[in-house]
Amino acid sequence: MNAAVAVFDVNRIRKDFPILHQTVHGKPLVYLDNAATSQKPQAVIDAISHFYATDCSNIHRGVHQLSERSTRNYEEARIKIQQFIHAADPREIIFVRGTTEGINLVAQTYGRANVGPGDEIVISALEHHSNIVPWQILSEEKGAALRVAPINDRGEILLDEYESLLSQRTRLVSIAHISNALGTINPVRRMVELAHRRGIPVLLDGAQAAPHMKVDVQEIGCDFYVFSGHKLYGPTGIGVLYGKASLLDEMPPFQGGGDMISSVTFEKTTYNTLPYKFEAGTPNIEGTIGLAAAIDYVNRLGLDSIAAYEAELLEYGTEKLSRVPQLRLVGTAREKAAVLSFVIDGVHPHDVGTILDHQGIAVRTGHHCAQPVMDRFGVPATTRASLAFYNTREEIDALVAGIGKVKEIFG
Ligand code: C6P
Repeated sequence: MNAAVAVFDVNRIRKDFPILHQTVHGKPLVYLDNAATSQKPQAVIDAISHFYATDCSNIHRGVHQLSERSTRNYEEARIKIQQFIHAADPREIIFVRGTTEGINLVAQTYGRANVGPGDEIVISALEHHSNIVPWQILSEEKGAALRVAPINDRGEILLDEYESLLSQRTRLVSIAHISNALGTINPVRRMVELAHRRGIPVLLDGAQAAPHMKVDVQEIGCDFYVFSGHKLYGPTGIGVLYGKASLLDEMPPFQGGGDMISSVTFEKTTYNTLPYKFEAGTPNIEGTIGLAAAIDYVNRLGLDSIAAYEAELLEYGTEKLSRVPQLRLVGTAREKAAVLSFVIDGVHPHDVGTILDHQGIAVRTGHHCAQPVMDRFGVPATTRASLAFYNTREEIDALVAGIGKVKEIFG
């Protein structure tokens, strides 16, 4: 066991998450659906409740005390996030609803301004629908085409094939940092480098990466990076779009409304500076405050310790599940995050999910909003156990025992 794991006191950490201490169908809850959304520590719940109990007010609009406090908290959250992903400037941090909205924002602003007939956008075969559909909408509108980098049977992107798709027609590459359905950690630094050699900007979908590993956008070199607060132990309805200031400056606004303007007449509107140009209307103020508290929490644990602990748990789970007869893991990349997707011969994943639920075990079953991944592996759906730093080996054992029950029922 490495040193980072040795100091990771999971039993103490679990006490910070009130929701974990309940029974479901009379059994202790085993929450293994963290890729869908993760649970919130008391510190996040308290920060949101404190906002409503003491500071609640709109931001950037009032000279009164409460508004000043809210504005300060909101802008401090932005700086916290800038530091968290090591962006060069807080103006490069745009608050959005989540990963989905962040990608749509780039497609509808950068994409609309820069993609034309005959142009291409490169994605990969392991993308979430949020990183497919916005580009299809844009491509249809502009007469552009989507090009898809294939993956191998482990669920790893074929880098040579990816490189061969990059051409003078490519206007943007948009790739997941970590696949939600397979757990593959993509070699994003290399992929960015290959695109940049040809002057092509890169967006990374960090929905599954930001909660599990240290992200340094300057080191990776990507042009855009998006993630959701609710997978990072923060609230729903808040997310982040990082963009290089030079690109964001040139992009047209996404939505029109309050706060994104510097002056309005019926003849002409001039837009606000970054980041406000992209933050029309009253934002999710409590969301930013909750997200800042989540980042404080994660920073206290340390992302390196979190990653090391989760890697051990993944190894343990992979080992245990590999020994279950008639069970096949879907997604066996050499670089992998804490996702265990699997199918059991002769049992539909929805039945697996229901039987596990009756034992208090929460997993996700279905296509995981990644239907092309299911098609690639020739399955309609999988059962997915996705881990977080508050999960334990005992919970993996409970999962394996639960699968035993499934097999008992289905003979
Ligand atoms: N994946 C899952 O169960 P939103 O819904 O906007 O917060 O995130 C969308 C999204 C985008 N990219 C990736 C890689 C994702 O995993 C997700 C969300 C959840 O896998 C819910 S579908």
